[in-house]
Amino acid sequence: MTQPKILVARAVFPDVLVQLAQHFEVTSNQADERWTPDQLIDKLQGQQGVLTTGSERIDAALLGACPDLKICANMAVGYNNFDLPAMTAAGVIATNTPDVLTETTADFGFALLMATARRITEAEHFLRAGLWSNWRYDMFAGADIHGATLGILGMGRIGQGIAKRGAHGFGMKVIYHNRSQLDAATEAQCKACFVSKDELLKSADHLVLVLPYSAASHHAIGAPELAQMKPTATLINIARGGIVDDVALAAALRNQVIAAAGLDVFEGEPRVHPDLLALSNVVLTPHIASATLPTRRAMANLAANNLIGYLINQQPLTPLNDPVPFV
Ligand code: 8YV
Repeated sequence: MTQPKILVARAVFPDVLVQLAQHFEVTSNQADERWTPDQLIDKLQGQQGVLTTGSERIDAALLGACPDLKICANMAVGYNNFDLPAMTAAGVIATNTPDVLTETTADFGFALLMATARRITEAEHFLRAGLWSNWRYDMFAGADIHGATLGILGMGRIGQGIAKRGAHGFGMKVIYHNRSQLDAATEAQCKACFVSKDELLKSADHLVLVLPYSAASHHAIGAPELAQMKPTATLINIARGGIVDDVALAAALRNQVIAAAGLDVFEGEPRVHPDLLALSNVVLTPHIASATLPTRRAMANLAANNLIGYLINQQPLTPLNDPVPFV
């Protein structure tokens, strides 16, 4: 019997390729070349499955040009690189990697919050530049984390993880806004209180963004929202670029509308707006919130098991389509 063909669009752990090769004829990209959309279409000819990362866009044009494709397994929990309705209409399964990265990403959200509020990277750059010739009472004096009000916009699994860290670990008062209010038991576990978006913006000392990107969340934080925040506030984005208007944020940071920001994601990444790069009150990281080795492994394994689950056993593990199309 001939094996199904799959494409692994980016470099992955070699043993994941070995596992996949037990079931499939695998084309890999261990050189980690960045393909254009046309090159991706070309590589996908004759392939029934593809393992993608957030960088590969799967849209109606690609689906129309790749009639053999049956499943796209994203190695990410976010899937704004997928046109899900177009995939469902084409009978193509979409899967993501929920749960396996929740705690790691929540850890990072907290790390970025602390680095930003306590000005850790700014202070390190100062020290390395040999500028530490004396001590001053206000040298790198930042904002407190413990006891402060933690605001969370988007209260899914990762938001809840951040809330628990803040409430139980740092004695923070936690408020959140979400499309829908959590049930009372989950709110109690997170010690979190549902508020309006306006209230969240006005009351948070530290605001963490953990909502998915969609047309509805595009520039959810722009100049009007930043103007509602406290001048001492910290803004953290570990969700997606485009949720924050980066130009408006840079202006707000420059004009002390808010005190500081920590950004792991950017509009148009891997490009970063030069206005942000010019500022010292922003901590910038290259989309690494889920990047620990164990979690990357778990993500790669789940994506691989979705391909095996569907193409070999007709059962994807974590499908996104609603309804799930079956061929
Ligand atoms: C990925 C992420 O590293 O899971 C997500 O949604 O943003 C990150 O964990 C990134 O999308 C690469 O696939």
